[in-house]
Amino acid sequence: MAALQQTFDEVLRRNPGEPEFHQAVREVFDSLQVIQDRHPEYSDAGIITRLCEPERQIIFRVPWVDDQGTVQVNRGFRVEYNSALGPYKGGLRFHPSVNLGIVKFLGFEQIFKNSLTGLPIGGGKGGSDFDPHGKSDDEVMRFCQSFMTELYRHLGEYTDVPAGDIGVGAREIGFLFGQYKRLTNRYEAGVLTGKGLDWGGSLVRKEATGYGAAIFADEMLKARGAGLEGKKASVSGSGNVAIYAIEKVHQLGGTAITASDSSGYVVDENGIDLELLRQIKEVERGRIHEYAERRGEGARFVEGGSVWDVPVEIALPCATQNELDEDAATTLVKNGVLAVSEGANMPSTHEAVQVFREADIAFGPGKAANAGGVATSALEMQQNASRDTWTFEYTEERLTQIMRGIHTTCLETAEEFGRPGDYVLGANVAGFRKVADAMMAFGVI
Ligand code: NDP
Ligand code: 2IT
Repeated sequence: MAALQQTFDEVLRRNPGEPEFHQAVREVFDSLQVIQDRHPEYSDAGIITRLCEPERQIIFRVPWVDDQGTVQVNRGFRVEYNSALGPYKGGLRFHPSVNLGIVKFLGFEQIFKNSLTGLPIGGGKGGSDFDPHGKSDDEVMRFCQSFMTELYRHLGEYTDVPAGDIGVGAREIGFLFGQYKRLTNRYEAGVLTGKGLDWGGSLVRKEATGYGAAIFADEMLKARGAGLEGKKASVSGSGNVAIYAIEKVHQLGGTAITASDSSGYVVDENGIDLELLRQIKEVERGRIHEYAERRGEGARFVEGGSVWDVPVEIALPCATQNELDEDAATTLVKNGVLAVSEGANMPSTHEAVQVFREADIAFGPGKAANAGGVATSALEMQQNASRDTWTFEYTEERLTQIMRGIHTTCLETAEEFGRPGDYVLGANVAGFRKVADAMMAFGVI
């Protein structure tokens, strides 16, 4: 413990003012003692210390002109965290809360998540404090073009391959890819994922993260008896991950009864009407209260408040980090929750995770449960490399097999290290081991 604690103290000292990064590192470190005890060669080679320092961190100015003709300046980030298993891979987040600490926490998580997929992708993350809410399409385009004008020199299909995250969807990926193509004079499809279906995108990529999180919940429940069928679920968020988590819950025979955004949440006891939700969120870019107004009887909007107050058997946090705290976890447990599958990255606070583990709730951490998105990004890269396109059915089958594989890996690893049923330990140790072995093979670099 002493060596790990010393390394963690050093992380705190060298990265001041980055609480989310500290939280992500601590959560992984809490699992690593068991592997450190059996394999001291990893720490002898400085693997854990090296993993705490990104390989490269890029911060840049993003100037652009708004519709009023005023010059705006945002900050751009790309943290190229670890390339032991493949090119840096991970999304771009556009949200006013983005700062270096947030991007580092996301990049750190991404290393282990990508390792768990079993596919050849390293870890990275990027983004900007730009807020797409309320911006015109033209403003978003000018911002994306300026962002890529700096970032493009760091990217490449064998180097660094971004995708979407909060605030970055098909529209933004289109503007970014167009600018990359223009600057490089290359149609390098594999440089970005989450592309449109007409220009190199993969079927199922849009659905993949949410589908994967619901599949992971189903697998955890099946491992303890019966799956999702007939069960009620709450979902937070109403973006890309939330929408398709709701769809897959319904396909698996469950009923998702909530959705939310930063203004509040809706409860619909009849099950969320996906077509209406998609119309409001994907097409109109509206707010969640409109759902309750347009759906009518049976649906209600709660301003502010906590979506986790709603009694359910399954919880799928799909909005953002630290959205589910100790009180929320305690309420969920009191109300009889059976499984929590994290569609978002680190949505549960450290204290909330302890509540779930102590209550023996099936808890799927984000780096396992939401890996379906990046896994399908890797499938998109495969299709780009072979200049091929796969059917929806084939791609979805691949995604399902990958999620089942991650679930099995987590369980088997937890068992191997004497902590049966502990998905947190299983995900961290299995994700770490593969990256560590590759780093050992490369020597000290
Ligand atoms: P979107 O931008 O599509 O949707 C984000 C949703 O979360 C919106 O409903 C948004 O509401 C809500 N939200 C964001 N920030 C906050 C906040 N501070 N408080 C309350 N609600 C908030 O993003 P995604 O669905 O793509 O991402 C959701 C989560 O899933 C993130 O944690 C992301 O890192 C993770 N993830 C995404 C993957 C992907 O493929 N897209 C893959 C794996 C993980 P509002 O509009 O009001 O801000
Ligand atoms: O957090 C994530 O895994 C993502 N935002 C998706 C990353 C990707 O490269 O598809």
